[in-house]
Amino acid sequence: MSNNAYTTATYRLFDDKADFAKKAEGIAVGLTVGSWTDLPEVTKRNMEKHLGKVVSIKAHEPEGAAPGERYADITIAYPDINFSRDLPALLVTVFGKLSMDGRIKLLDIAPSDKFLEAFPGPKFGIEGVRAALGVHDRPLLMSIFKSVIGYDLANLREQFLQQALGGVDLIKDDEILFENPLTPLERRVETCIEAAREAEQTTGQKLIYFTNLTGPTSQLRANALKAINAGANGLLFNVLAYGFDALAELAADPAINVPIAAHPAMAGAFYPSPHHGIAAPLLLGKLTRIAGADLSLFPSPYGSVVMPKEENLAVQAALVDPALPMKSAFPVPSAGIHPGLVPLIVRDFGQDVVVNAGGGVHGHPQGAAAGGRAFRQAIDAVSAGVDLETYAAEHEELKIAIERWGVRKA
Ligand code: 1AE
Repeated sequence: MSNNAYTTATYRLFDDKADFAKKAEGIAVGLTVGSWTDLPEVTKRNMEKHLGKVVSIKAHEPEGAAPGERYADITIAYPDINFSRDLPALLVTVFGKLSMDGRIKLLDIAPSDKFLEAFPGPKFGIEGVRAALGVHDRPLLMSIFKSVIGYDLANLREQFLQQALGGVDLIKDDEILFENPLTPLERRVETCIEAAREAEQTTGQKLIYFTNLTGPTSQLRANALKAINAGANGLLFNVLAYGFDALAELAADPAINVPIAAHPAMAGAFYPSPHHGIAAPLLLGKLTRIAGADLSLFPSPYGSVVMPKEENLAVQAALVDPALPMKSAFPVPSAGIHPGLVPLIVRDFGQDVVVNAGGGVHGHPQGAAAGGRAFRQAIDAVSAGVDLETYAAEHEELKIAIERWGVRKA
């Protein structure tokens, strides 16, 4: 290869008969210079720096493979000079038309150092979020607003207050809460932040409220600033609906000086198929972090919407991988989480994790504040190395949560 910077992409290509070497060459040439062998020598010399290269082909074609089982993992290097330093250009280069061309899934992208220089990444990252809260020695706890559509500010305030009184560190809007006359953005922020202050007098805890940043793309920055001026200290962002570039713009903006939590809404349209789409560790891990999310939500291996554990841990690994020259982002395994899952979450993800629950907080038989306390007790139990059942004997909220949801052992 020349002195150019290259970005590599790895694909899993399923085909019962194809010559994988030929396919790989077709991708490397087809997605860069278009054709190669028929070019005159002088043109070849000029085009060399734009030509993609096949880096490796690892074929998986076991003896007697059933139809549909034969595949190869193919890595192609793309010259950086072919695309501008933004995520749409990168994604269209490596997986534009190709994403529709047969059974092919994008497994990973290894951007060049030069490309990554354009991305500051998360402004806060794990350490920054911890510093903002003053919590350094345990997993964080996030609760999710539920029942938000059709409710007014007074109702939202009460819901917020109850969650906050339960001792949660973070509260996020439901991702389906958009601009609406009952709870307009600025009033919602003012109301919730005021409730956070009230709760702090009881709990002594700081709290970040991730308000849902919505509206047309052209209004996102203005809406983010409106929210921040109204007191917002966090933003929730439906990154896949808007695109990674929208997140990258927000995260790189010095005026948007609050942590951003990326919600995975629509991710199921991208990652679950083995044959198509973009692998979860790349989608919800690496790209989300490069684009600048401080927290990334994704389904867990245990809850109501599940992702296989190996894939899940690979998402986490991408969020904290020290090889990327930017801050780490918090992994937030979510959906159907209840206190009885906390030991598994901490076992699998360690301390630098956000335990995140909606129904598992609001569905506590004694209400949302008790729901939050049950989670905090579960986290304390795990930190103390005590099993949940033993700890619950002395902690009523946890005991009731366990009666409601049980404790999952594996
Ligand atoms: C994977 C996203 C989870 C989410 O946003 C959400 O609202 C979860 O709610 P629960 O905890 O399943 O009630």
